[in-house]
Amino acid sequence: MEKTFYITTPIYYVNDVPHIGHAYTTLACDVMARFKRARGYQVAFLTGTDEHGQKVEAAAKANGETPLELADRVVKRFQALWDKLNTSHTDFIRTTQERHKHTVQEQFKSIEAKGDIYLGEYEDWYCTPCETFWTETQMINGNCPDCSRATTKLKEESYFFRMSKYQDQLLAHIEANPDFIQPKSRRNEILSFVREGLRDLSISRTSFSWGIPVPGNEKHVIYVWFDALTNYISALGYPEDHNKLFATFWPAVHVIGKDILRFHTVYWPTFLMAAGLPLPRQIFAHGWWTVEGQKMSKSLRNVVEPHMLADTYGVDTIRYFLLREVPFGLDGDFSHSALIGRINSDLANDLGNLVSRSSAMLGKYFDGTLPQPGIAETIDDKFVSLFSETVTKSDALLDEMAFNKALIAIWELISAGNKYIDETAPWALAKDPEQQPRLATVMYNLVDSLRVIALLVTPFMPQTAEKILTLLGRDISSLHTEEFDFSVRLTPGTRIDKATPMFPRIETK
Ligand code: ME8
Repeated sequence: MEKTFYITTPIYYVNDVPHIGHAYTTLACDVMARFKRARGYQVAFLTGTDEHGQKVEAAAKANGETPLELADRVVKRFQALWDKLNTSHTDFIRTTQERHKHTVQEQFKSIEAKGDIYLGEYEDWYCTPCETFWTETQMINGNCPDCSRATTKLKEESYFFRMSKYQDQLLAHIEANPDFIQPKSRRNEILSFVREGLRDLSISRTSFSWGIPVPGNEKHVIYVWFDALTNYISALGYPEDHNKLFATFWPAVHVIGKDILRFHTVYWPTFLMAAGLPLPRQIFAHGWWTVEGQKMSKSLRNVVEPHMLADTYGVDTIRYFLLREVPFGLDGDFSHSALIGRINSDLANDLGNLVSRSSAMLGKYFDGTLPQPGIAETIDDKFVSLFSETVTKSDALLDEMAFNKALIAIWELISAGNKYIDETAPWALAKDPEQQPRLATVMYNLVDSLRVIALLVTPFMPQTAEKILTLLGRDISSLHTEEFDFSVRLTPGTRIDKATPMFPRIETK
């Protein structure tokens, strides 16, 4: 049986434009998708947009357009950003697509047929000017948290999902599967939430119309989260599964921000239980980005536009920075000075220098032709054994989605390469004709280390990896699709050109 891997991003709301927070989640998934592919897995990688609900309806109204016009416009911005950032998703779902609406209605019917959906009355506090329901805890001093005006208690007919029925089953699943919710702090948070007891969930609305109608009662639209979460299986063609995607890929690994943890770890698994479907393999909730110490918001005008960042600093640079800067799972802060610091030290100084020094010396001492290595000394063995050790280490860390630790491990190899140059001093060896075989060994190992480094950074920095491997005369046609054999070393006699600078230093005042 072929190894398969299914990874998903949240589907992003179209009432906001993409910023670095969205880019972060999608890039993390892309690194995983590329990593798994390069280790021989068949990968499905899904992203998309969440286009229904009151918020989208209201945003469209404010803009004087229909909700679908708004969605059609904003979805292009997301798609253009993913093209720019070089993400390798295999599908893009929009909740306004027929395939999605179909699955949502089928899912609703199947849970209803089981007796786990019933019609009841939803009672909460309503702000008439804002046309929004609020719960007791959301209100501020009993008033609307948005406009501060008084609210009134209102009743609305609603369908309910018997979530309470699945409390014990969900608890047992979380307890029996320590990796189901990651990181651990999030798992604990959900464990205590579920232990407090689950209430039945209102899963339809009659107060607005922009959504998927409840089958058989068109007065109601299906609650946005019931609609949105189902995207993870509608994209696989569930329930018909004509293309066997569901059978091949489900269950998924869901990567999300911590803001939507409860929806993914309580609502979604209980919906799936009711439908008799296997639960997700894992839900990983990452932390929150602030910008220069502040919450990102339109009103503060501090929203960091990833498209612009990529144009200014380079796509791979942004990919590297976002995953290197913050341990995955913790909150982080974006600042231009931190970004420039990483570019100058990690990329220009460490990686860039290793590539340019190695290729320049090969040009100088061997006319750009990779020599046959001679007998290895201890220092060479030590350096070369670090190649496979780093692969093992980085792979294990990536399997835990510890992106920054994997990068730290890869950068240890890069530093070891720079140190190997300093310690073997090729310029001194080059002065002595008797040291020619020694020089050949050193240069061979050094250039071969670039091959390993390029393969290791491939999921993070695909274009950089291609550049390095092309420089080394490697065929990159299957770079992003097949399992690589890290043990196949470079062939002596290969012509290697001098590298052009990959990461120019950024001068700061
Ligand atoms: O919640 N830092 O969509 P959304 C880190 N449609 N990540 C951030 C971030 C920040 N400052 N801001 C946003 C929704 N994100 C629903 C999801 S899924 C079935 C439905 C990322 O457009 C993070 O991944 O508000 C977060 O979970 C997601 O964007 C929310 O995107």
